[in-house]
Amino acid sequence: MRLDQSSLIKLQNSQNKPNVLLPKYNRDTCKIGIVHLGLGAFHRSHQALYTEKVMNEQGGDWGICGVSMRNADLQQKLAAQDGLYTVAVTDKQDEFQIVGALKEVLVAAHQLDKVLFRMTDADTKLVSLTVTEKGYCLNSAGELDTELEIIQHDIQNPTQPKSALGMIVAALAIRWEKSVAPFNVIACDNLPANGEKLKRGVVQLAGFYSQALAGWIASNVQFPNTMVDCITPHTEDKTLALVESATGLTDLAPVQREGFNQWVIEDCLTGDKPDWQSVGVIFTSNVNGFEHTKLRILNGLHSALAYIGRLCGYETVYQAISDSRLKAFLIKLVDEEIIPTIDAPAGLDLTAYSRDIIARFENPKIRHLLEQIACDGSIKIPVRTLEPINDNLNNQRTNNALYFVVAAWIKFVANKAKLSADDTEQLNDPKARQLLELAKSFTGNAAQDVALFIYAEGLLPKHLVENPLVVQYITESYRQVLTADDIRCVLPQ
Ligand code: CS2
Repeated sequence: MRLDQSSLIKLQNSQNKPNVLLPKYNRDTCKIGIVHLGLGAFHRSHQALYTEKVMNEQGGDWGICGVSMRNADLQQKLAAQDGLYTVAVTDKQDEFQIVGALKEVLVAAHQLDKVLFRMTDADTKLVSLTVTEKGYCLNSAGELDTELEIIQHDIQNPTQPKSALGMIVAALAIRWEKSVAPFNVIACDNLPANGEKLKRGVVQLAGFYSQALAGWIASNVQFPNTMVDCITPHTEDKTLALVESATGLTDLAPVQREGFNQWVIEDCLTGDKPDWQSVGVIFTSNVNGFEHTKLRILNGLHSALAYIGRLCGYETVYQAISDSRLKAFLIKLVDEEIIPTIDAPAGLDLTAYSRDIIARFENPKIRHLLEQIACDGSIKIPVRTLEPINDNLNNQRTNNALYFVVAAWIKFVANKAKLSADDTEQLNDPKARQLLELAKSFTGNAAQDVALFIYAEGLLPKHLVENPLVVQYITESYRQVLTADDIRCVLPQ
C-alpha cells in the first residue's frame, strides 16, 4: 500500500509499531506558516522534522510550503503521497517518522506565481532556505555577485526572479507595497554568518529595485545566523526498502539521516514562530561560536576525508573512516591544526566534540558518499581549509595536514579532468569549467601545476597565495600525492 493520507489514517487507527511515529495533529486544518526554498533531503530531515515535532506536541499553523528551485521530480512523488514522507533515522536504534508538515510542494521554475503568492500571504511568517553555499550568489568578498547570470537576470526582471535571493526580494517588495508585515528569513546552509551574508545579498539586490525597499528590508527583516547539523545522505533504493519494511507503506520520497540533530538559531526573530525551543532547538546570541566550531570540525574533517578518501578509492565516509591511517590523520588534523583555531562556545570541550563527530562518521548504517561531500570544493575549501590555514599562519602555528588537504583537492580535480568526457558532468562545482580547464593543462610537474592552479583568477585568496611558504608547502604535499604509490603512506604524521 502506498503512503498517502488515506493509508496514514488506517495506520493511525491500527498503529502498534513503537518505532514508527505518525502525525498527531489535524493536517487538514493547519495553515501554512513557513515557506522553505530549496526542498532537498536536508530540509526534510532537519528543519521540517523539528517543526513536525512542535506540531505533534502543540498543533499550530506551521504547515510548510516546500519549494524546489528547478527539479519537478520530488514534487511529483510527493503529490502522489499527499505531501507525506518518512524520515528514516538509522543509528544505534532505528526510528521512522512519517512527516505531515509539508502541506504544499511547488517548483519555482514552473510555478513562480504560486511561490510568490505563498510568500506574500500574511499567514506566512517565516521563509527558510537550504540552497547550498553557491545559492547565496556571493563573490569571494561576501558581496552580491552581480557577474552571475542569474543575478543579472534578477536585476533586469525583479518581478520574475530565478534566484532564491530574487524571490525573497520580490516577495518582500509586494508585502512592502501592500503594507503586509514582512516575514523573517532563516538561512540554513553551511556558511559562516549565513544570515548576515544572506541579508547583505538580499539588501544589495533590493537596492537595484528601490533604495527605499532596501532600507525597509535592512531595518525590518530579521536574518538570524544559524548552525545546522545532521548528516543526511542522498536517498537510495535501500532507504525505500528499509522504510517499506518498517512502516508497511511504499514511500517513494523518504529521507535517511543519523540520530544526531542540532539547530542553533540567533535569538533575534520577531513575531510568531513555532515553539522550536521546546523540541531542542537552541536560541542564543552566540551562534557564531557554534557555527565556527561545527564548520571547522565537522565540515572541515568531512572535506578532508572526502578528497583523501576518494584518492584512496573509497566510496563512503564509513569506508574511509574505517581505514585506521585515515582516521589517525583526521585526529592529527583536528587536534593540531583545527582545534587551536577555534574559540569554543563556553563549556564546550572541543576534543570531546571532535571525537563524537568522528564516531558519527563511523555509523555503519549511513552510506554517505564521499562524492556528495566533495562537490563544490571551490566554495567549501576556502571556508573549511583555507581559513584555518590563515589563522594558523597568523599565530605562528604549523599547517602540514591542512596543506595536504589542499593538495588532495587539487589531485581530486586533476583526476576528474583526466576522466571527463563531458567536463561539467564529472566535477560537481560551480567553477567546474575553470577547474577542469586548469587541470587539463597540468604536465605532472608539481611546482608548475600547483602554481597554475593556485594563482588562477578568483580561486584562492590572494593574500594566502602571495605567501611563498604556503605555495612551497602545498607544492611539497602535492608532489608527495603525485608520486606516492599509496597516499596513505605519505599522510603527515
Ligand atoms: C557535508 C555536510 O556535504 C557536505 O559538505 O560536510 O552536508 C554535512 O554532512 C552536514 O553539514 C552535517 O550537518
